Amino acid sequence: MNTLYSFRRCPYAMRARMALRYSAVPVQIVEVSLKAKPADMLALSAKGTVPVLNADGQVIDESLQIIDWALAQNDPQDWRLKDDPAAQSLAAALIEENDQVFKVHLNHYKYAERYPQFPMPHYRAEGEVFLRRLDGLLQQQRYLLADHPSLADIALMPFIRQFAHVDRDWFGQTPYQHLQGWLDGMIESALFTQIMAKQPDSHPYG
Ligand SMILES: N[C@@H](CCC(=O)N[C@@H](CS)C(=O)NCC(=O)O)C(=O)O
Repeated sequence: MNTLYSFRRCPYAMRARMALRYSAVPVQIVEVSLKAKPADMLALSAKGTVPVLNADGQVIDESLQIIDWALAQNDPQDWRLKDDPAAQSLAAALIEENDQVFKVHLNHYKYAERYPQFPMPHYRAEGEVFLRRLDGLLQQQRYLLADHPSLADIALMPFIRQFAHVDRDWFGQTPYQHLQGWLDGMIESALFTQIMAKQPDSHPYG
């Protein structure tokens, strides 16, 4: 049995849930409270971040590794771009920039009042550099690295969505129309809709 400890609104957990659902591996999703993490999750992974996958005893507690594991089980639409090493390198570089650089700008922008060294538009402009780059890629093809989704689209989308949702009016008036279309399509996709559906509350009295 596979279990994923997850938090619905966590972007790292979102990308793991998308990859697991796409791979069609059966997984029980356990929605955790980040303020009261379950003891069985902490016993598997002491660092206390979600997502954590328990794949039949193998514990994976990094979202990118969970994606790799899922795609190794089943990758029907070639999210790994397995015959295109150049695209694979670009995917790795985009994910690295997202996780190490853009994510920092996103946090500063979203919580600008906590970082009074600079006014909010400064942080937004720092993040915008990445948006511009992605829009450039999407001018060439429908998804970031091909005409079909790849793991780069899945890994980045929850973070771009968060950035866009800090101020939807601002995002809507930017010149990044390809990125806007890409994000709308990803948000409206069956895959994303399914992984964001609220699970029925498990009720202690059955
Ligand atoms: N590098 C980790 C990051 C995961 C992460 O930071 N998750 C956040 C929630 S979005 C978390 O669990 N934070 C711990 C907490 O809030 O207590 C991954 O990719 O899985």
